Amino acid sequence: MAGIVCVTGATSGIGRATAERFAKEGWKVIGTGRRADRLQGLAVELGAFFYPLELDVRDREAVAKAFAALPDAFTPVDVLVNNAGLALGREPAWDASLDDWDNMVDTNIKGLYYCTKALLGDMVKRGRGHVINISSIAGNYSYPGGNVYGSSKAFVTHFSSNLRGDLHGTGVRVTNVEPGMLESEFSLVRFKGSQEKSDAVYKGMDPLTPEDLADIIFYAASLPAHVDLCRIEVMPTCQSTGPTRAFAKEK
Ligand code: NDP
Ligand code: 8X3
Repeated sequence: MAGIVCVTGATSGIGRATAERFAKEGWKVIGTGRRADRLQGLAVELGAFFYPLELDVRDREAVAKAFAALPDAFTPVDVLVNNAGLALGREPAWDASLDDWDNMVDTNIKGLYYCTKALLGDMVKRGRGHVINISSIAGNYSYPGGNVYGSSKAFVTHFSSNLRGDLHGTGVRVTNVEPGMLESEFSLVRFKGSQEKSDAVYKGMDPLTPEDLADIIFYAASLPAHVDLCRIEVMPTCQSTGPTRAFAKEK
């Protein structure tokens, strides 16, 4: 039952692996991101199955325009994977940058609902569709320095739940995915390009991989239409929560 999937943030990490996974299974994939060169790379790799959509999800007008102008061959969108997102900084609240906080809210919260709004009405009209939101365990459990990042993901988790309420009876599914530590460019972005700080996050542990998440996302999308996998919390086996400063346990 291959269809059309839109993956936001397809230029790296979870989004890229998810785009590749769906394409491998015969789906048509719309991949978004700000880095046009990476989108072009995916277009070369995935060929006619892939539609590159250069887009900053923080730009409300651009999001609405881009989705309204999708080519016929890439509509209607059956599955939206709201994956684009980022963490910036791990300072305590009083030292954190307000610009970073605004950026996380604009991307993780507003960008996610701009993309949802652009595609949801059509899904409701058709009586089918699936919104898969990539939240985080950081929205379920607090940790020092998680301040606005974790709160933005708590929004995503609660928004998913409220969406399910609105969508009751429409046939449109919502899945909220809540991953723990996963190695991608996430920490490189969080620590503003410091490879050393990023490497230190994953040192001595076996984190999740983007491909692990792509499998899970694809599984949720492949279930029969009457099954909605509402929430998926997934951590690497070596991670747990508790009253510790870091989530990760050393191997
Ligand atoms: P990456 O940094 O590897 O990928 C992030 C993706 O988001 C990139 O493709 C980037 O594209 C895109 N993105 C960021 N800002 C924007 C923007 N303003 N407009 C459009 N696209 C944007 O990180 P991950 O793959 O790890 O993260 C993907 C999602 O998973 C995020 O929402 C993250 O919060 C969540 N997550 C990650 C975890 C982890 O430990 N890695 C754990 C739990 C959740 P580009 O820069 O080209 O615009
Ligand atoms: C990312 C998970 O715990 O590194 O969403 O903040 S964590």
